[in-house]
Amino acid sequence: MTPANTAPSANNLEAFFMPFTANRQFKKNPRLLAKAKGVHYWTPEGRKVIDGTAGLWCVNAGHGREEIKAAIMRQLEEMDYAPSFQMGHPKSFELAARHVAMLPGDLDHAFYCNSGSEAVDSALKIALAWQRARGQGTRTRLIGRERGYHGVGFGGISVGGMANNRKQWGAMLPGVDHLPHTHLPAKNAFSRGLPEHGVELADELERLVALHDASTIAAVIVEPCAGSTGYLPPPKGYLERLRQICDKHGILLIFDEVITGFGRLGAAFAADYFNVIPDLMTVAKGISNATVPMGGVFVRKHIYDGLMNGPENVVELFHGYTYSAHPLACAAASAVLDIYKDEGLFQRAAELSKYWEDGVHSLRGLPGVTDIRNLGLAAGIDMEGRKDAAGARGYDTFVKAFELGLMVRQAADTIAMSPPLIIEKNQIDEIIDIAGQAIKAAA
Ligand code: PXG
Repeated sequence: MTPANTAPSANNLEAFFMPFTANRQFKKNPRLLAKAKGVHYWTPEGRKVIDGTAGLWCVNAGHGREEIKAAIMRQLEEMDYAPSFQMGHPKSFELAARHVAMLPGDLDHAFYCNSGSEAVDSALKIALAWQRARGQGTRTRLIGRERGYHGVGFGGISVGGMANNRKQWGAMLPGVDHLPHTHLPAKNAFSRGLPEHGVELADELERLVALHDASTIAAVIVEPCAGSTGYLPPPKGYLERLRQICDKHGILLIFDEVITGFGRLGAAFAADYFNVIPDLMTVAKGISNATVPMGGVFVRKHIYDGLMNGPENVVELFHGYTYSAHPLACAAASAVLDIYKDEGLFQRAAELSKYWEDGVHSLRGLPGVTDIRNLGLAAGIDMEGRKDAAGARGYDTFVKAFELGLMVRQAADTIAMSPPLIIEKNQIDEIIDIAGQAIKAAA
């Protein structure tokens, strides 16, 4: 592996208005990645960094996969782009058939877009359109959850529950309400896998129904296992109960599987892992192994069928993107499905999850570590914040880890880790070792 040798000068960094980044702080002390292969990145200076986060929870099959590269190149040679509005191209139909074949229950249609944020806004729109199509157009309310992350569209931030992602944007969508989050460290700290306590938090949906009336509520959206907020596996029985309450009141249940989809929990989807089938499921990230941007909404039969009404010449859903089912994204997504299957990567994640669990929980007892959570091949570690400086310790831990050769994600004083599913046991050891050093150094 020959690392790139041209480090951009500080001046070159100015033009790029960086997303979700403290721009001025970053540009004074940048962290750049220039090459990637397998479970590693290399900085422009050639320093090797182990990827403890699969990029941003998305490079599930590892970096630089030749099979995906070849499929993208072939597609580019054959046809760069074709519209999906009143036209089609074979790869989109093939991909949808493949996705549908691997989905649980009667999730049997796939809508495509380019990111998780678009997937979420598309799902919310499909839910509203479906309620209206069945004559329940008064159902316009959307219910999210505190600490939820559903991307950055106006729909997604409205149902999302992280204050920093909401506070700059005024009233957002009207009529949205939120379930309480399920992070109960006083009862559940250091749970291995699903926490014991908190199933009753699903009953809060009954409270919202009593407050607003079911006839006003279209859908509930949750991440089966909340990701961005610091990895919060659901309490035992919680998702099952949410499903029951939604069924009772005619409310659609949307699982945002942008992080949990494509193997993170050691099953294809969280819906499989929990055996709870949502009405709609949003995906992105691992769908294309992050090589070409792609997102999707998978819907159940009754959702698709419910929208196929009216005269046949009328567009059923006035929604879509220029790049819905982009040929390059379809080629990449199809190639990564082959890898997932041929290498048994979801099964591999399931088999490694106990080793991972033991590894991350070995960090218990380090200075100021107040909670560790895990499920599948991911974990969240909470640290006691510094007085009057929320997030500073988390940031220092993240920077220290990077200096020591490990990439983690930071959310306030929590760090999250989610390695590629091809990770080896000795590489898990390395991740845990460096994470421990970084936590100690930033205490
Ligand atoms: N839903 C969920 C559950 C997500 O995790 C999105 C929607 C939005 O996806 P796009 O592709 O529009 O970014 C996400 C994205 C983090 C982190 O640090 C997580 C995400 C993105 C960036 C950082 O945990 N998740």
